[in-house]
Amino acid sequence: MTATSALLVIDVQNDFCEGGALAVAGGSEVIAPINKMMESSEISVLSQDWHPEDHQSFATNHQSRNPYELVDMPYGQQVLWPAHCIIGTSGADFHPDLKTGLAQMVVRKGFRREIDSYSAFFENDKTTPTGLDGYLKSRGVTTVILAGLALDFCVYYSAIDAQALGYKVVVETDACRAIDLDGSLDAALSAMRNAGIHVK
Ligand code: VGL
Ligand code: ZN
Repeated sequence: MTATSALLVIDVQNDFCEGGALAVAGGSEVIAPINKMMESSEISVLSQDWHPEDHQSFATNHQSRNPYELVDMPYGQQVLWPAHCIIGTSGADFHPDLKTGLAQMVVRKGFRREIDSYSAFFENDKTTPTGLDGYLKSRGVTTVILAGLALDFCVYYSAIDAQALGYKVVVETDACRAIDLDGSLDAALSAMRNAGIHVK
């Protein structure tokens, strides 16, 4: 099989765009460049953050905890977030300007109450797979190009996992925006570069 690249579009959902429950500054600015990239990409996959109402990554589901505090979970430290991307709500929908019809596959993640999933490949325990690796490998994909939200969380974790799974990885930072929590953006950029990921 010849080398094939796939565009992986991370979490371009209403709750991560302006006015959303976990709005990323400039979030909707990623849409135009992503639509353009999807138009010229043979394979495009969308990820969709997809949480039940009682998800344990929500601060509201922990007693006397505020958003952006850290808690210990059985799988390690977890940031507590404002409730977001709740299954079946408009906040969980893709942004209406995203040309979702150009993608062949949607991978949902974070649907188990007790575990978060930043990466589109593995949940935060780093072992529970989403099935995306099998999909990409069975389509002959060897290079993964990443764009979307948020650069320092779901894009970052997906990029690191893709690299560990043996893909060549490119992150299109112009088509990403970050949350930037306590230096998380700089940390993510250096970790990706140190891992050998091409951060454009
Ligand atoms: C994300 C925090 C919580 C993301 C998802 O898409 O980067 N961040 N859930
Ligand atoms: Zn989430």
